[in-house]
Amino acid sequence: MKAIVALGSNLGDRRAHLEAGLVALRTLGGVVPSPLVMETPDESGRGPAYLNTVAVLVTEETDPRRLLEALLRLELANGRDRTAGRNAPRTLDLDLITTDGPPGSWTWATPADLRLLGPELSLALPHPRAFNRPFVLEPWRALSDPGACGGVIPRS
Ligand code: PH2
Ligand code: MG
Ligand code: MG
Repeated sequence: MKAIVALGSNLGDRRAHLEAGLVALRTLGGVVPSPLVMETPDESGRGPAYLNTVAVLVTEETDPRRLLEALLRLELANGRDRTAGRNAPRTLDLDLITTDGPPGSWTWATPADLRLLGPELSLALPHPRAFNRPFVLEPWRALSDPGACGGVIPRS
């Protein structure tokens, strides 16, 4: 399936964490990174400013729940502290924004290796807050800028 993934970091070497996030996404499939990285204040008003970007991911995975689990595993492998509280600064946030599958919302039992996230995982697609977030919309839009590596190549 094809997915839009939003990447964010507001802890430590933020740019290095975003780069590591893109490398990590490559383990799941083909990745087209947005040419735009944005710096914006923490939406929750509490933490340091974020760097955010977006990537297209083309993966063999067909179940959005399994894809979310894979993203959560990559966050943990990249230093994400899940015991730090809801809006705590994070090295790497990987949010599933939308896919080319049907929209929907799901709640399911957390697999054993992710149990520190709680007994249940939930997912809503498209991401219910994505369309109010310039730090998602702008890098996403920039994927279609002429000249961007993710841009559509016109027919000759
Ligand atoms: N993510 C949050 C909370 N606040 N603020 C910005 N600017 N960017 C984010 O990605 C972000 C946030 C929780 O995931
Ligand atoms: Mg987030
Ligand atoms: Mg997240």
